[in-house]
Amino acid sequence: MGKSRSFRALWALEEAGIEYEYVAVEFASNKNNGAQSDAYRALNPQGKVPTLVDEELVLTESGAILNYIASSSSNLHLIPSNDLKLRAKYDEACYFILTELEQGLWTNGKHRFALPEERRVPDILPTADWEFNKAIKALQTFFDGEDYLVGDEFTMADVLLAHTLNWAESFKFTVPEKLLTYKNKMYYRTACKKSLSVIE
Ligand SMILES: N[C@@H](CCC(=O)N[C@@H](CS)C(=O)NCC(=O)O)C(=O)O
Repeated sequence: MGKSRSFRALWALEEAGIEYEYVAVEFASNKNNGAQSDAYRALNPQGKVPTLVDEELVLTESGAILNYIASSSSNLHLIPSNDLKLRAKYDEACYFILTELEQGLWTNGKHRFALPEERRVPDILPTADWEFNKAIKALQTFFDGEDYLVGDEFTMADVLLAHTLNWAESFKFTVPEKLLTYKNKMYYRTACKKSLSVIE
């Protein structure tokens, strides 16, 4: 599950300095450790990852998980909390990544390997590519790859963006050089390297 959206949660936990137990699950399997097992689907009805369990709280959706981790952290910079306008820009950036930027990638992944074979439509792949390029162009109108995505500090929006750009690179999508440099800088952070070592 290393390259999956679970990595966002792991990286966020490391940035937040919160202790955690990482439980790997196997995609599309209904074995004991399977994402489609009854036990796992009781937590995450679609049998997807990530899922965060904190005592009685069960959270799915990587964006919500990141915000919860950031708000639980003693590192107060991970999510803008006392500047309403900065928080609005943070939300805008996160929603953009989750609903626009990653969609072309996910469409590509679903129609190449993630969906059941009979549901895949290979003809959609060039459109997924086109949609990703359109979203990358839009991203460049408000972020040029310098420093951080929102405000002057590293936030969870950087976790989302860097992970999504890494995903794009591994799927061989075209990512502008400056954004790749930004992504590499984010992946060089101690917390990111620690989370990579958890899944390797
Ligand atoms: N919107 C969800 C998407 C979760 C998702 O689709 N996860 C993928 C892995 S990155 C998954 O579990 N796929 C397995 C499947 O679709 O059966 C989130 O951001 O957490």
